[in-house]
Amino acid sequence: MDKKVVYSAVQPSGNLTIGNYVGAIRNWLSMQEDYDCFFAIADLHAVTVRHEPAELRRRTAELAALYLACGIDPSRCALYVQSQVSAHAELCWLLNSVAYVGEMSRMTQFKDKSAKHEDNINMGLLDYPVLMAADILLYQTDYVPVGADQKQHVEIARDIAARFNNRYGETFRIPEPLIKKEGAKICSLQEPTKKMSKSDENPNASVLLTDDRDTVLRKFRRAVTDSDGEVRYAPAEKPGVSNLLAIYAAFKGCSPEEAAGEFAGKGYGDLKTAVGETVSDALAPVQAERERLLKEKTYLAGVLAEGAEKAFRAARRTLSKVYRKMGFYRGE
Ligand code: ATP
Ligand code: LTN
Repeated sequence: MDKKVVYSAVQPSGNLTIGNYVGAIRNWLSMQEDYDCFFAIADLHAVTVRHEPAELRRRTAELAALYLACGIDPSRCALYVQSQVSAHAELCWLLNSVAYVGEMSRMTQFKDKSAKHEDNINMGLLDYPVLMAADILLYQTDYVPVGADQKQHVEIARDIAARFNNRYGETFRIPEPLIKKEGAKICSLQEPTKKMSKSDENPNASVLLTDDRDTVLRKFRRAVTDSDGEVRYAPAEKPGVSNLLAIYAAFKGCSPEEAAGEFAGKGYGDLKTAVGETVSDALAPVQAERERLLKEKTYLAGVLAEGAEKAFRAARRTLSKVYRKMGFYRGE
C-alpha cells in the first residue's frame, strides 16, 4: 500500500525559536520513516509582510541549513523552497475561485497581522490561507503536523478541498492537522501566558535556535516566575515556572510532572540554570552543523534543487487533474 503523505512548512521570516523547534520541526523527524514527507520553506508566504530582499534570500538558505542540521534527511523526504515549484502559485490562483473573501477576512492570523501591519494590508495577506491550502492539497496530503496556531488554516484547506470536490468531482484528498499535546505551545519567557514567537519585540522573551550558551543561560535566568518559591507544574496557577518545566521536559524527553519531581525542594535559580544548560547542550550540535552547512553553498543549492524536482513530479499530477476537471482546454 502507498505510504500516507505528510506536508509541513515554516516561513523564512525570522530567527526560529525553541517553540518552532519543539512545536514543529522536531516532530517531523520521526515521520520521515513511515510517511511520504514534503517539508518546504514557505518563502512565498513570507513576502506577505514587508521584507528586505537580501534578507529573504539569506534566511531561506539559513532555514534550509537548519532543517538539515535538525535531522531532516533529503534522501527520505522532499526538502525544498516553495517558490521553486511554480505549481504552488498556479494552484493558488485556481483555488482562489472557490475561496470566499468573507471567510478569508475572518481568519485569526489575517486579523492579527492586519492590526499589526496597518499600513500594509495587501492582497497576499488575505490570500495567505489559499496559498497554504494549495501547498497542502497539491500533494494529496493526509497529515499536516503544525503547532496549535495553524489549526484554523488547515481547517480552511479542508473546506476548500471539499468545496472543490463537490463542484468539479473528486480531486483532492481531505487533509488532517496533526497537533501534539506536549510542546504545541511553548510560551514567552517574559509573558508566560503568551506563545513564544519569532517576531516578539522583546529579545528576552524568546530563545532562538542560534543563541549562544551565554545568551541562553541569561535569558532563562531572567525568565519571569512568581513569588511563592515552590517548583510545581501548575500551568494556570504558575505559568512561568510551568513553562520552564515544560521546556526542560521537552528537551529531556520526560513529562513536566516528572521534571517537577527532579526539582522538589530546590529553588527557582536551580531550575533556571538546569533548563538553560539542558537547552544549550541540545542546541550546540545543531548550531555547529548549521554553521558547517551554510559554508557548503553548492551542496545546499543542490539539495534544494533536487527537492524541488521531487516535489514538482508529485505536484504536477494533481495540477493537471485540476486543470482538466475545471475545463481548461488542452487540445482536444
Ligand atoms: P511569527 O511570530 O513570525 O508569526 P512563529 O514563531 O509563530 O512566527 P511560524 O512560522 O508561524 O512561527 O510557525 C512555524 C511552525 O512553528 C508552525 O507549525 C507553528 O505552529 C509552530 N510554532 C510557532 N511558535 C510555537 C510555539 N511557541 N510553540 C509551539 N509551536 C510553535
Ligand atoms: N503558515 C505556516 C507555514 C506554512 C505551512 C504550509 C504549514 C505554509 N504552508 C503548509 C503547514 C502546511 C506557519 O507556520 N506560519
